[in-house]
Amino acid sequence: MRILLLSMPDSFEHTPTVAVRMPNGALASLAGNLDPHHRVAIADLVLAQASVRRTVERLVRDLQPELVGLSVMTFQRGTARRIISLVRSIAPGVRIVVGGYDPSLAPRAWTHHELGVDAIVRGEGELTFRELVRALDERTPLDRVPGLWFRDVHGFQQTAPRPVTAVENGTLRPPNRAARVLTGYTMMGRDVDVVETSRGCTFDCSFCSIIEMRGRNFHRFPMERVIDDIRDARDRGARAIFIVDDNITLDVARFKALCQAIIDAGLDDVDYMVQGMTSPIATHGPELAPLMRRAGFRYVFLGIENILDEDLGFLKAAAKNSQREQGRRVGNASTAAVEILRKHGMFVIGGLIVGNPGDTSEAIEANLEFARKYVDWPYIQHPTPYPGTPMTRDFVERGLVVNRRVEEYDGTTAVTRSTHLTAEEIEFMRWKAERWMKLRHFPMALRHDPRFVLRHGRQMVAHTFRGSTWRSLIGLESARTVFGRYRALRAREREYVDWPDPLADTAGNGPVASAPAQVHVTVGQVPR
Ligand code: B12
Ligand code: SF4
Repeated sequence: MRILLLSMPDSFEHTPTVAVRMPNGALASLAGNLDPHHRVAIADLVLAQASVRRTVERLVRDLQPELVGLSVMTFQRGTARRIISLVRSIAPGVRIVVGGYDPSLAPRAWTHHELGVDAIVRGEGELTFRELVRALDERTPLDRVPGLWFRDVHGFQQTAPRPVTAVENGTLRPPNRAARVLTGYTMMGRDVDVVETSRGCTFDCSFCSIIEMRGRNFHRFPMERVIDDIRDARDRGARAIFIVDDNITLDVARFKALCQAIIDAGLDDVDYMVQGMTSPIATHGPELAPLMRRAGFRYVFLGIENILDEDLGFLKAAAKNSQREQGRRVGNASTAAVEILRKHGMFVIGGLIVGNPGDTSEAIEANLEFARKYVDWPYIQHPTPYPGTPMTRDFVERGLVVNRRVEEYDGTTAVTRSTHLTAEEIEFMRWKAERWMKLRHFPMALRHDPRFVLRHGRQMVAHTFRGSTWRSLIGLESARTVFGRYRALRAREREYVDWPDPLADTAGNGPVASAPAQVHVTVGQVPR
């Protein structure tokens, strides 16, 4: 079968496409796990953000796919609907399959007859997609494929949820990066790729989609496979690799072994990025951080979430941010984690969430002040009611969700208010402070990637400060006016596809409660 896999072009405020265009790891993994006789092509549309319609039209005409699969996050729902409609207009008989976080957690948003989706793959996709394609190919019934919602003459049918894959036993084959048909992946001018070393997390932060997606469990890929995968990415040109694990710091001993294995394999000439929790980094930093640095780790995304205990309680993120001494909680681990990483020459991308239900302007300001002092690249977001999370239910019950247009659920648009502040005020405070924090990182970026920053620095600054004019820079316009202009620009940027949305405003919007996407087995669970 000829298969075209697409990831959406929509991008995020903190990862502007001028500097960051990463491949979607899910698609290469799906491609690697299909039966080998299929012809698969992967197109990450973030590489063609300025020409999405033309690119999709060309790919569909040239490749003549019989099945198109789309990987979709919630804020990309509207774009995905337009792309489906565009694909159908060129190839009416093509089968459409959707997967990823949004179809998994809000499947009902994908069942509208006018949209014409044929199948929804819920949860982890490799095995379900392989069996789905096999069944279509061999014309066997789809109701024997677990993890699926599929359309037949009676409407959508649901099969049993599929258990989470125990990836440690070699069930999954490696990703197929050769299937990618577009070029231009970059992280500040370096070719970039993504690699997984584990899947899942045993924590249950209230804002995170992962638990509803796959339950609380942790599965490790065999180390040999991980090293082979990194080598494959590097052999194909990657000089920066993002380790996309949900929470690699759950098993610090293994993380250290990974660093050592990277060094031993001579793969330490790559810049690695990873995300982790503050608590294990603060506790194990003295041995872990020097090893990380030697292995090539450069940017570490820290899930700080919030520095105030009350907010951490709401986000259910207190435990993962606890500094402990002799088993007792003695405070917040964020400062210690930042200091140890910086001491060993790594940069901290600080993940914070401001605008929680009880937040006052003082509470937000305290977090912004922390970010100014301790964070190299701010990754500050607002609580966003993604489908099925406990936080979504909480915000809905408190009546604090003020915006149900999911295409604006991009993390930096405030779509909820607090009991003290409007959504707009919350977003304004973050936006105003964050631009200057980003500007401060430019000299460090210049030292590390001089050619890229010299060539694209102006564009990056222009992106960070978009909405500003000479008048605003010399104080003749207020920050509120600039903010208004920025928001109007951001709204226009969301129109990625020059094609109408088949459902327009009619359906599928708003946070949707869902049933868990997968059977929650706990094999390989790590004690907290
Ligand atoms: C890596 C990552 C990123 C990277 C993206 C790199 C890249 N190009 O892939 C970066 C840092 C840039 C990023 C940014 C954002 N991310 Co992000 N990210 C992740 C993370 C940590 C891992 C994703 C991953 O690669 N997993 C490995 C692959 C193999 O698994 P997978 O993606 O789940 O895919 C499997 C299934 O979903 C399914 N599947 C997926 N697509 C398809 C398609 C088809 C056809 C089929 C059949 C199956 C299928 O099969 C796959 C294989 O099993 C997740 C999860 C997490 N716990 O936090 C969040 C996550 C996906 N991100 C999320 C969000 C919201 C964002 C941001 C909007 C804001 C933010 N929180 O940072 C931005 C926007 C990104 C953008 N497009 O600009 C949310 C999505 C929530 C939702 N309901 O949509 C998640 C779940 C985190 C969360 N908050 O809970 N992210
Ligand atoms: S620790 Fe990270 S991956 Fe785990 S539940 Fe919390 S936010 Fe999600």
